[in-house]
Amino acid sequence: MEYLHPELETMERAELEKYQLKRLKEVLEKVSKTPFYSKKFSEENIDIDSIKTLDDIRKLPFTTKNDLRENYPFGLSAIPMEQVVRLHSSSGTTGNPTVILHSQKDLDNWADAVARCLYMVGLRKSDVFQNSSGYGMFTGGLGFQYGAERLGALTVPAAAGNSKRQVKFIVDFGTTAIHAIPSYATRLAEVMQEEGYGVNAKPTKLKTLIIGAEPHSEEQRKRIEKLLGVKAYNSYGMSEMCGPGVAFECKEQNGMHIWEDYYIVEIIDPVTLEPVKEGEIGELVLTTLKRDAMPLIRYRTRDLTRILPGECLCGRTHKRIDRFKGRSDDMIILKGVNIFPIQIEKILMQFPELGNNYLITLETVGNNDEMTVEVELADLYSEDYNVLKGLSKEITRQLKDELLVTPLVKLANKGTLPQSEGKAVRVRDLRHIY
Ligand code: DLL
Repeated sequence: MEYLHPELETMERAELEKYQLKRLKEVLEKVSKTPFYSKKFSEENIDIDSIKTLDDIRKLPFTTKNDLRENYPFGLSAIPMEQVVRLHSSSGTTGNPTVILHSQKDLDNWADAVARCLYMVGLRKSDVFQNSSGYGMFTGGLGFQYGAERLGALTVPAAAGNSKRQVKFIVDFGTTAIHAIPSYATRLAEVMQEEGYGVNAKPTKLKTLIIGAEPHSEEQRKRIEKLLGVKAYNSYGMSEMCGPGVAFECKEQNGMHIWEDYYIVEIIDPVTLEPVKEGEIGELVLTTLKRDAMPLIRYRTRDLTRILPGECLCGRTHKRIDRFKGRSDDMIILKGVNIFPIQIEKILMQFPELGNNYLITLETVGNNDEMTVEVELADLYSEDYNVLKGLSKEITRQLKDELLVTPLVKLANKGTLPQSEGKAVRVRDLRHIY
């Protein structure tokens, strides 16, 4: 078994926890001198000397995206601004965007984390790594760029879009690994087929795909793997933590190792804010242990997952988190029933007759809220009215079984639903707000 940082990746739990506690105390010392946390701690009567064990972290207040917004742009900085070398910003739908600051030390630690992830899925210096993410504020661009360079692979910073050019790069440069968000990976697979490459066509050297940055089901992953003839590894991260490199699947493809030398991991009930029982689904809360410019204490990610029980066969001791169920703020409440878009995707992807793109629309019709699921058909699927009617009936039945509400299913021709440049927009909520 090979590890990039064996002493850290396979650390015994007791040793890892000791390491975390030491770091936590250092982080608390540092943040308690910042205006934001010193105010927060004094308002809540927090004495950082009372944090003596890792469990004591529960005495500390949470940090939320709203805190970042309210202290826009530099209010959470923990170092003098002249030591800050990069800023990433993510725009929200309302209010101020969030700003994340990085020192050179942060960028180095981030590159190390991404390099560790890439090494874990088998990439080496001899690999050719192509990145199809935008190189700008989206951290999937620069994050993977520096990580792959740190590893020593040959990097191809193709950036987003222009699928024919992506295929040409894959072929001409002998790309062995590519990073793409899942909704783009399916598009790329289609263009590769059109250009005569991939499964059952001219072979390429592509064998590894890194997918993340947006929710996707296991069924979607399997589809992508089949379409591209690659192994696809799930990758999780968020701008507030740095970007990609927070958690990543190993070759076992059974949950993502979350790097506990970088983060203290908690899973809480988003309503009571108490820890959930071991192995139960809840909101992921992270405390940064290595961030220099902008450490965050108990940051509420809003992402819903659980810790997988047991040890991983790969020998890494860092906890594994399950595929994300969604975000607490993505949950649809329809007729009093809670629904996550990923539940819908999971059903749709089981139908070989269907393509990869779908759109969920919520509307008020009369006094009722209704859900419409539009989904594209697979290439060259039947145009026979009765066949299509039977198919949509079966999809409706399976969705009803899963969701407990009956959506209206509409089949669309391939390529007719909107395709976004960045992360896919799967839900349109047009309901009246009373
Ligand atoms: O998406 C960072 C990233 C880039 C991760 C490239 C992986 C690959 P943000 O734009 O800040 O950062 O969005 C973060 O995206 O809170 C999740 O809701 C969602 N997300 C990220 N990875 C996954 C994943 C980047 N593997 C938000 N599965 C997070 C499901 C994911 N959702």
